[in-house]
Amino acid sequence: EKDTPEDRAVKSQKSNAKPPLTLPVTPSRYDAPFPFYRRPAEVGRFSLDSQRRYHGSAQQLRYYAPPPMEGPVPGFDLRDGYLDRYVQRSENVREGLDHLLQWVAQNRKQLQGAEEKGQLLNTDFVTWRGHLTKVLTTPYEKQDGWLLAVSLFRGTLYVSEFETESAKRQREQRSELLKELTYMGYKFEQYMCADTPDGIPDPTRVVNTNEGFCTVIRTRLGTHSLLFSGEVDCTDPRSPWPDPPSCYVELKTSKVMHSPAQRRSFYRHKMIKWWAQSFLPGVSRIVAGYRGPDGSVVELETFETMKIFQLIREDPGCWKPAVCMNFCAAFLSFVKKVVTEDNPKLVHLFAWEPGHPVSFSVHHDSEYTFLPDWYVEALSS
Ligand code: 0WD
Ligand code: CA
Repeated sequence: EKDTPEDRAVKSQKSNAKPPLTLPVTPSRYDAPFPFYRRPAEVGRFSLDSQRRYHGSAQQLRYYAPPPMEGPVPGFDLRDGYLDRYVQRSENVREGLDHLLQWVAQNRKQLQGAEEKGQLLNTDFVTWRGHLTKVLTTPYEKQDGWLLAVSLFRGTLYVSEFETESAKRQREQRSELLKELTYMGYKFEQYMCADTPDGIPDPTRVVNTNEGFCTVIRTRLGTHSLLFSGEVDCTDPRSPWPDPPSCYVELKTSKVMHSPAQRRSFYRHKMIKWWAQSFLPGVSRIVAGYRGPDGSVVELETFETMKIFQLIREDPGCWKPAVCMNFCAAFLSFVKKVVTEDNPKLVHLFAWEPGHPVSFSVHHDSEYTFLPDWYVEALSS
């Protein structure tokens, strides 16, 4: 069997049979053909209500309802309601994987794995989509590092993020401007979504960030089977691809651009995150609302996720989708080689900072343990 770039990256770090201690992130090491990525399949859905309570249903799913496309300026005021109609999710609660684990526990029969592989669930990894997005963009990331905790439990690797010291500082020192920009993203969703397939948006309502709809996806990257969940903004009842997850639409806001240089910078630094986030779960469209300086939406633009690579291909200094995916496959192989003891209280904490390779540390029954007792018990009976 021929070595893939991920095998080589891991092997080149290896001395005898000892597992490698670090994983390089340099893009050139992962510049190889696009790896196998199975078409993502939706296997479940759940919702979080206005009080952040879990429901095993699609009750919070919203419907894409863009303004009639006649005028280029939709007349959205993204600042409206910031002071008087905004209910914010508490950021002091660490939710970890809990909501996803609740879904897994309730659907474990459907996920039954192979007894002979010692796998209770038929997946190698369980995680949030957002954690994988961070892994995908790592070879090109120059600012933010990450901490990913991993536990092996009954044959499946669980991956849960912990906040880095620097991210915590940034969160606590967020400027008023940045807080308002975050709100504007949610307000844009409200202007673009309705409660029913034929409904119209109601921008007079409260924006409540406790609410969310999540899709649960199964797929495979190279030799790794994955089960992950991601928050989805809305579904398009008139989508050319009617089935989930392709019918889902990701909504984004960004500053209006005025020059080719600004657009190139947007493609290089922002589009990589948009692409990775939607490509992973097979969300086929991203709709951008471009913000003017006064907080109005100047223009809408739709991107087809599968065509984004064509937009960036011309720019030799740009990121490559294959590098992102090959690195992710290599990281998952690295995790599999390092984490071999099946124990829900044992955590390998993988850490990465820009300019360094990925390293890890080992923690037993510490503040990093993240699989809750109720989950361990639910899967032991
Ligand atoms: O506990 C944690 N460290 C995290 C929890 C980190 C990241 C996400 N979450 C939660 C999310 O709130 C959500 O319930 O996990 C669930 C699913 O997340 P995901 O889809 O895997 O996360 P991601 O792809 O990073 O974000 C999707 C959306 C965001 O949309 P934009 O367009 O901004 O990418 O989930 C929302 C947000 O709308 N979201 C958050 N909302 C409030 N606070 C947060 C957050 N920290 N993170 C994501
Ligand atoms: Ca969004």
